[in-house]
Amino acid sequence: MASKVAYDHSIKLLLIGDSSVGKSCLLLRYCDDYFRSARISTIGVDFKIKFLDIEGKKLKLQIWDTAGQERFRTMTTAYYRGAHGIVLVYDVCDRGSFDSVSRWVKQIDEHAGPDCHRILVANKIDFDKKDWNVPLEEGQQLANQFSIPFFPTSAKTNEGVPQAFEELAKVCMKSVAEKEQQEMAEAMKTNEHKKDLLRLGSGAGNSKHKEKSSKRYFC
Ligand SMILES: Nc1nc2c(ncn2[C@@H]2O[C@H](COP(=O)(O)OP(=O)(O)O)[C@@H](O)[C@H]2O)c(=O)[nH]1
Ligand SMILES: [Mg+2]
Repeated sequence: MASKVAYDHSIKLLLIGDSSVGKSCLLLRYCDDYFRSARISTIGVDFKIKFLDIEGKKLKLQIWDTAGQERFRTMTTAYYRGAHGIVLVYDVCDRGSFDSVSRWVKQIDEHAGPDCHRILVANKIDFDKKDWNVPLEEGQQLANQFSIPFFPTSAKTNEGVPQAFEELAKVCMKSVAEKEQQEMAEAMKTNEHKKDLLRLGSGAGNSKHKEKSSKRYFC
């Protein structure tokens, strides 16, 4: 029987970008420390789980991969739903995939929540520089333009891969923890309010009223 893992926060990350930029390879490399040179084709949407310790907290990362829908240059709203962070990938050897980044950002703005964090990833940096079509400076400039962090990576050699996922996970964790704290504070406020109502009810000395208030409180 599989043993259960306790965790502090659950975070949903998405991989986005043109076909063949290496999204599936990045996922495989990060979660299973494995690289496949053949193109990975899957049917339907797929995800992998990875547990991570950050700043004394245990995170459960659920990382979703597209499964060919990106060929149509649009992902369904359902894919974006509930995402805390997005890894937006292009291939340094494929200028077209870099040119697509702005279009993907537009789509993310439309479908993902405003609190959804993003990073820009320039993948395949293991290729010889003479094969590159997009210098890293251009990637950095574009990332600056969108005010998002930039990470050069290679799914083949693992260069930059853990750093990219972990930086994103860290900022997502901070947002999730803040939101949880806010919700807890709200719940405590509501609880105090309910207690006040109950006190008011018992102070009124009206047994009918009292009964009504306590029922409301415990329901
Ligand atoms: N050299 C090199 N090839 C890569 C890298 N990442 C992916 N690939 C190759 O690029 C092709 C497409 O990768 P895949 O992960 O299927 O792309 P996806 O369509 O974005 O999911 C495959 O042949 C991979 O082996 C990388 O970092 N370096
Ligand atoms: Mg893929």
